[in-house]
Amino acid sequence: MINIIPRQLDAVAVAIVSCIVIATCSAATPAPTLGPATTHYDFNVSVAQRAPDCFEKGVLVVNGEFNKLIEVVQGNVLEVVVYNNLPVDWPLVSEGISIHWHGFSMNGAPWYDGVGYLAQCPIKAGANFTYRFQVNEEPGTYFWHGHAGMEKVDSFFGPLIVHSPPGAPAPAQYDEERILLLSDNYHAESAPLTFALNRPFDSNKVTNTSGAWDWVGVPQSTLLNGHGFYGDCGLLAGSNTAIPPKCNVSLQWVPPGRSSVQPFASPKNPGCSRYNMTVEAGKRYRIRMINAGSLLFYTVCFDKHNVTIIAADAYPTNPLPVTCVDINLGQRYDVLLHANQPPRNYWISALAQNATRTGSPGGYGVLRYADAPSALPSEPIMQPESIPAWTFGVVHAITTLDALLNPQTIPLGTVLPKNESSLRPPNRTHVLNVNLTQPLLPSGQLRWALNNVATYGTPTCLPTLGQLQSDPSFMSRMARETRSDNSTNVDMMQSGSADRVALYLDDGSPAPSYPVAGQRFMPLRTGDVVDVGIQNMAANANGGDYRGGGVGANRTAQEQHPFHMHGHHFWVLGYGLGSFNASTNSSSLNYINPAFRDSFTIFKNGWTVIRFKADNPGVWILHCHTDWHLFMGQKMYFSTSPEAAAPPPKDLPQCSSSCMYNFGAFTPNFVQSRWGSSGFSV
Ligand SMILES: *[C@@H]1O[C@H](CO)[C@@H](O)[C@H](O)[C@H]1NC(C)=O
Ligand SMILES: *[C@@H]1O[C@H](CO)[C@@H](O)[C@H](O)[C@H]1NC(C)=O
Ligand SMILES: *[C@@H]1O[C@H](CO)[C@@H](O)[C@H](O)[C@H]1NC(C)=O
Ligand SMILES: *[C@@H]1O[C@H](CO)[C@@H](O)[C@H](O)[C@H]1NC(C)=O
Ligand SMILES: *[C@@H]1O[C@H](CO)[C@@H](O)[C@H](O)[C@H]1NC(C)=O
Ligand SMILES: *[C@@H]1O[C@H](CO)[C@@H](O)[C@H](O)[C@H]1NC(C)=O
Ligand SMILES: *[C@@H]1O[C@H](CO)[C@@H](O)[C@H](O)[C@H]1NC(C)=O
Ligand SMILES: *[C@@H]1O[C@H](CO)[C@@H](O)[C@H](O)[C@H]1NC(C)=O
Ligand SMILES: *[C@@H]1O[C@H](CO)[C@@H](O)[C@H](O)[C@H]1NC(C)=O
Ligand SMILES: *[C@@H]1O[C@H](CO)[C@@H](O)[C@H](O)[C@H]1NC(C)=O
Ligand SMILES: *[C@@H]1O[C@H](CO)[C@@H](O)[C@H](O)[C@H]1NC(C)=O
Ligand SMILES: *[C@@H]1O[C@H](CO)[C@@H](O)[C@H](O)[C@H]1NC(C)=O
Ligand SMILES: [Cu+2]
Repeated sequence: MINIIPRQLDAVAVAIVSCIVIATCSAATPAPTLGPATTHYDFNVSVAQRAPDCFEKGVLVVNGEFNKLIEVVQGNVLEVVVYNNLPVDWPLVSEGISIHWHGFSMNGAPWYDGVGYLAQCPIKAGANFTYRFQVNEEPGTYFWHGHAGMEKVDSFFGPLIVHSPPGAPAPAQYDEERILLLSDNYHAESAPLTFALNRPFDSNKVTNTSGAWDWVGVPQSTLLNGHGFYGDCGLLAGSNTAIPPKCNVSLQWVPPGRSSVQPFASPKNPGCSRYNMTVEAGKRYRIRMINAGSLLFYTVCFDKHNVTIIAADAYPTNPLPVTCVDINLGQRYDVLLHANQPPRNYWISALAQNATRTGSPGGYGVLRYADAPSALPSEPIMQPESIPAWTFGVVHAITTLDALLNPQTIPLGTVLPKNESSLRPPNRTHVLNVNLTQPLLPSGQLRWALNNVATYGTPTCLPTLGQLQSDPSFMSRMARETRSDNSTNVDMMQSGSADRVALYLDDGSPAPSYPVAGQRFMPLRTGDVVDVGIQNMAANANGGDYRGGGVGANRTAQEQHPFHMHGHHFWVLGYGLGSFNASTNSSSLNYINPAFRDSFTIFKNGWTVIRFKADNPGVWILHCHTDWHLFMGQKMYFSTSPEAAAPPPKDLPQCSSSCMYNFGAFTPNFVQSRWGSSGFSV
């Protein structure tokens, strides 16, 4: 019944479609005569009890490893066989798992991008799926993470490093490298946290069985390479003695049945220790920083050491010295650290960005010079909210490395958009303006919307790319149906009927005048160059609901959003505060050497303009990387010449015949019995 995908793809038929500079970059890069080498990983995914910050919880591990590392050389075929060995009844906000290769453009391999129900159906318990594609990506720092439901929050992520091919120059001189994977850690599993977000926000719509909306709160700790201490922000200098925390962690919820005090490592708490980054005096280190968290925008500082940014989201930047690094969700920075201070111990701190999520716990590690005693640093730790955020001056100073702008000086191994000869932005052909709002649906549910469409995650019977490919009229037909049906305010996650999927074309037609749950697409052809201007003003105020008449969510909170786009890197042309005005703000945009990235911040009360080249047939998501906002609908899709994409691999997982999540277990009573009512208003 499900498998109506017409064409089949032979296993390793992977085209080289993006342009990797070998000598000079031409439109038709010849395929290598010898087949590329294969880098193989088995990913046996299971549930384990771990206590990364001293509190035990269930997490997803790969071959028993927490935050498993993947390394691959540019040009190799990456083959990852994922076995879903989760217990069938382990609570996931999805019918299975999938893996996204964050920052990879996946040019020519859209089926392996890993977005549940968009590129593939999730891999169900007991099943396996092989991701196999050639890594035609810029050498640099990436990460992999789950992308079906909310499994990423359950620690289902790890670093993903692309090494340069032999002979390619490194972006900078250094002696050794280190990975610094940052994450925020909740004591509860993702499922109960997530389902509290799905209940009616409007108290008039709360029923006996629905329970009321509840915010997930700030995470309980911050982990550095999977290590942290709950309550670290209240540590006395030079000791393990806790003082009253300044980050309010004592107010945080602890799941019932779990100890409320497990302060230090024990045999029961493997992994509960502080991360040490060991260095040798005099050496230079390339530190690959990754923010894989779900909520917190971090400021990372190495006490007494400045660092120099050399790459942002894998692509080399002009070297930029900074005292601390502001790294938002989904972003990566490669920085150089010179171990040139007196050899002893120094704090590494990852603090929640001031004025974004105050009261959030920071995370601390130790920069330990070789031969320094294994004591903690003697300085007091930096406190949350003590470090100023980057100014716009710093944000704008992150620019593409000069050598990448000129076809004559592009280093070997650089990956360019298709048909481009340097990283200078091409002229645009299309513009998309997006307003971010936080409306209430008529159901009383609170959502995040782009131009008044909150994209729901209701599972389909076929992945959307398969639907677009096998039925060219799919999008326009569905758009027409839903435009004439303004009752399509479906209860986002509970309604599963595929024929109710609402699609809105972004073809210039006006945004719906009232908020809807649907799916927003912008159809593109290969070669289009699109400017996306996203406006983040008054998102939470009553204006978030375009129906007027005072039915909005009436929230005054306003916050930044870390957006990420799949299938492309893009030029970040500019950021600003206030309302973007094309006639006055356009001149402030950087068309010369903007950073070429895949993750960017839309600041509070501000705007950001990006430009991308649609050089990758498929369907690609643009979304907020705050996992909770993603769940609440903050996403849209670009559909680029889907008929030109490769046909689906024949072993692509199939969706359940019900096309429904298995929500059976998540009644308020079930959630309460398993996780208690504390933190959940049921
Ligand atoms: C995966 O892990 C489980 C539990 O550790 C083990 O029983 C199983 O044999 C493993 N499967 C594979 C394919 O490695
Ligand atoms: C992987 O899945 C295929 C079916 O897609 C099945 O034939 C094979 O036995 C599975 N492998 C393992 C180790 O479970
Ligand atoms: C809901 O609760 C009210 C008051 O407790 C009760 O009268 C009513 O029967 C309940 N409705 C359902 C459907 O359980
Ligand atoms: C901790 O939370 C309480 C209650 O929300 C608040 O009054 C207090 O100011 C907070 N403390 C800090 C240091 O943020
Ligand atoms: C860091 O060093 C301290 C002191 O030697 C040690 O107790 C701790 O286990 C180390 N942390 C890790 C993650 O190995
Ligand atoms: C770090 O940079 C700041 C600002 O430029 C400077 O004042 C300070 O001396 C630098 N510190 C070191 C250790 O280089
Ligand atoms: C942090 O935010 C608070 C509240 O907005 C503000 O008072 C304080 O000055 C900020 N601190 C820094 C270092 O920017
Ligand atoms: C891009 O736009 C500029 C300014 O409008 C124009 O001078 C230039 O010729 C354009 N380039 C291309 C390739 O169309
Ligand atoms: C965004 O909001 C502004 C101000 O309310 C409005 O003028 C504009 O038309 C909106 N844009 C879109 C694309 O809906
Ligand atoms: C639905 O559309 C009709 C006709 O355009 C309009 O009269 C009605 O008010 C709309 N309903 C809602 C809930 O907006
Ligand atoms: C929002 O405020 C308006 C005007 O004060 C009020 O009429 C409306 O009921 C409020 N909506 C909610 C969901 O609280
Ligand atoms: C690249 O150039 C070829 C040949 O001119 C053209 O067919 C193709 O559409 C171009 N692709 C992109 C992404 O610009
Ligand atoms: Cu967001």
